[in-house]
Amino acid sequence: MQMNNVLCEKQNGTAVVTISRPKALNALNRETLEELIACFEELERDGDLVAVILTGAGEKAFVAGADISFMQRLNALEGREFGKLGQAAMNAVDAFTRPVIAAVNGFALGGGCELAMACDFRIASENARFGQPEVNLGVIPGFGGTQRLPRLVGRGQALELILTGDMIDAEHACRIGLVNRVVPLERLLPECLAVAEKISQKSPVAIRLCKEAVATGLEMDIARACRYESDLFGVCFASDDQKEGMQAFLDKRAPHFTGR
Ligand code: DAK
Repeated sequence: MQMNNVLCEKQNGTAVVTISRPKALNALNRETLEELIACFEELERDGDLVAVILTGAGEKAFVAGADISFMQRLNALEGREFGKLGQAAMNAVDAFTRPVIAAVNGFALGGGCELAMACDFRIASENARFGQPEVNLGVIPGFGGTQRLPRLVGRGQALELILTGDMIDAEHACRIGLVNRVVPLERLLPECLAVAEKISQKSPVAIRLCKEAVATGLEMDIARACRYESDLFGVCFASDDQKEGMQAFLDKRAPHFTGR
């Protein structure tokens, strides 16, 4: 598929996916969401892929939200279709089987903040700004913001952001747990690539199952979630990776994982 607004570049086992509409601060219109879905579908078929880093083009914005000039023209039915498309894009990121790291390099507002939250975790540059300004536009967050934000930062912090529409800086986002850490802009991509590289040394089987255990378990009560964890723990013992990992420890050598 010819992509105009989403760039994908693979560096070793890591794909850097860049949303690129710099003139509109990388805002998400229909074409961009469709390309994002297609890009993640293609990456899902890449058996050698270890991790994905999702970022925005330029030095000003990660994603400044859904495209307001595009949305402003929609009727109710088109709005509903656009909402479904946005949700599908968030789900493609959220349900991706390999780790997805958001490299938040500037404004992450509305749908942009929601996209960052669909990733597994977020590392931000010092100039990053976060917010859910939808109440300024007469709508509510619609790409999962009312659900993912309280799960990440707690109900009180989430509701203050959602109800005021306020923007917060990267340090504030870090304090409330929305991002894991803050680095200078020029260190952002190297830092995310270093984390991806660290993950690439681990068992691919275990990495996938860790993601599944956390994502699925969070939707369950704690007792069922722990039983689910035991099941996945058991599944590890059907893998070559578990045999290699434990043997390597006993042999006092580094493991050579195959992901099988
Ligand atoms: N959409 C379209 N264009 C945008 C944009 C956006 N979200 N954000 C910025 N731009 C454009 C600006 O219009 C401007 O274009 P030109 O005038 O140069 O043609 C260019 O990017 C540069 O922006 P500014 O000139 O405004 O730059 P500043 O540095 O002065 O300000 C800013 C940066 C990020 C503070 C400001 O641009 C801003 O407030 N942008 C809007 C942020 C925002 O409100 N984002 C949330 C959008 S609402 C749905 C579910 C979910 C959603 C929708 C539907 N359904 C279920 C149906 C999601 C909604 C949202 O995300």
